[in-house]
Amino acid sequence: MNDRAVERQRVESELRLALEGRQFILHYQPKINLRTGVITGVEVLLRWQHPAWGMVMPDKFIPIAEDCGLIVPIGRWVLRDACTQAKRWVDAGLPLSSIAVNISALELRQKGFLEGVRTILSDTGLETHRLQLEITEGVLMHNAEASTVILQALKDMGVQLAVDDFGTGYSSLNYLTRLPLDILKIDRSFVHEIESSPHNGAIANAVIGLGNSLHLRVVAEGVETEGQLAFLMERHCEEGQGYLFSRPVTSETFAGLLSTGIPATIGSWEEARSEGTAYRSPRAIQPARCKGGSASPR
Ligand code: G
Ligand code: G
Ligand code: MN
Repeated sequence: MNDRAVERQRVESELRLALEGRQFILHYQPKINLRTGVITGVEVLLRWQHPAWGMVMPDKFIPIAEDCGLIVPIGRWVLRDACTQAKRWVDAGLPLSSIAVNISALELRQKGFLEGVRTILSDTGLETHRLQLEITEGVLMHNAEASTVILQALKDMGVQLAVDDFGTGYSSLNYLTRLPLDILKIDRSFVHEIESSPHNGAIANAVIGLGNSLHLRVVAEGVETEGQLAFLMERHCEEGQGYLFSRPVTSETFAGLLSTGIPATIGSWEEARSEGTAYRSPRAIQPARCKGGSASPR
């Protein structure tokens, strides 16, 4: 076996111990209404705290978990933990409208998936409309026929569906009209250099227009600079996420962000505010927080 194969096998055997060893944790990255600066939701991102290796990021282990099938039990743990946490925040009076969980192809195709989602929502008591599932464009495209039934069933339950990494699939857009989708996430590769690369700007612009005309909400991923924010605001992209607002953070830190809001020190918001068109401090408009509950119940 070559080095890479040995490495993969090591990761796989460690992964088998990780769930039982409670080595996984979830980090949370806010999604922001780009005009008002208010947190509209959150994406859940899995982290693996290995006892010897330290924090392992998903790109190092999710592909391996997908190949060996472990993504199914891991994904189920993610969904349950995320819904449990979201329900706690909602019950604590924190202004969280939805929580988004990434779903792999194998999870979606797996027989008990729909029933699993239903059970987790019912066990945790999280309202169905607060759950979003993010599925990459590639998965939707290549499995359009098989996915239709399951996506429609999720939609009928009230779960929201997002196309992740939109624009990277290089293929037909047919599936967009055939599948019951709610949200388009512009891949961060297009947001990157959105101002300096005419191509990226044109693609981002087209995706925003496409989303609007198909009545899909558009979320820009990977917003890192003020210039990117200004570009997106000008084109009326409704929502965004990225390092400019917040990196993925722990549940405690995210609960804090929910109660205080994203700091309004961003230039585009200050400009818009001085024109009277935009950013209002979340503190001023969020409902009173925490009816006696703790803001970070973990
Ligand atoms: O945080 P970032 O490096 O954290 O995530 C890298 C990639 O891993 C992203 O494409 C993201 O969609 C994926 N990912 C993160 N968490 C999960 C998860 O819980 N399940 C699945 N299937 N993918 C995830
Ligand atoms: O494929 P998906 O959209 O699920 O990927 C989410 C990934 O994007 C995570 O790895 C997350 O850490 C990363 N991410 C979030 N915001 C930013 C950002 O502003 N810049 C970059 N480069 N990565 C980001
Ligand atoms: Mn995602």
